[in-house]
Amino acid sequence: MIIDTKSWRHVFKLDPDKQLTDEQLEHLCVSGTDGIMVGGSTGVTYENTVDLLARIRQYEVPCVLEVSHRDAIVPGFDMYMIPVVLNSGDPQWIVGQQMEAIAEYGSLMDWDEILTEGYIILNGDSAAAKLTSAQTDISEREVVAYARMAEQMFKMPICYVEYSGTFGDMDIVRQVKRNLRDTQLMYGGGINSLEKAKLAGEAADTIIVGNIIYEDFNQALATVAGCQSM
Ligand code: 1GP
Repeated sequence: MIIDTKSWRHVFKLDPDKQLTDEQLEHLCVSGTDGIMVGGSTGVTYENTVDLLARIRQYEVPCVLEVSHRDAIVPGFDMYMIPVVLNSGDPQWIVGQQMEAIAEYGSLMDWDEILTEGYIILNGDSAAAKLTSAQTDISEREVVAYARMAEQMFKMPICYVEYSGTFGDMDIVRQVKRNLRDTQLMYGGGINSLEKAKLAGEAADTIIVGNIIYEDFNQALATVAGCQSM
């Protein structure tokens, strides 16, 4: 089912390589979140992705796959998000992996269910930054330039400011938001409380909550309220 992610305010990002009980998964799926994104930097396989999708599909919540490796592309998600790391120093993460996936699956791909995410990774200590050789020591002007590039040059539907593992600089996120017109601004990184969910929710269109799900489940659930009635 093709869904419109444009109105999403809150998303839980679930890592197929990490464990959740059935009860926890139910709480997340019926929490009022706008969607579940399945994805992770390491340890994501076809098997653990299929398994997680089947469990999420017991609920009505929309579910999208953020494709991290072509071996873990599983049919049956509502949409597929393809990350392009704009500030990667390695073309492998800008066009390389994507080319390999399209070379293999291009004739089968339904482009109406695919959204490209222009990632700007800003926490140099994160696994994502290390994996992709992201150039994180950049100025606000350079971050904004990448965001404009995502929207104006590459017509990407999503710009994703990624601070995975730490709460980022909301001034930068606000500045990016001011410079985008149609492209949806997603923010992820270190949202571990209602308060931080509110701050990030005021700065970006959509907030992504990841690690805290596995560290302090109740705090993770509390983040949903940070995006309501706004
Ligand atoms: C990771 O942006 C997400 O890709 C969420 O970040 O895990 O720090 O919440 P956290």
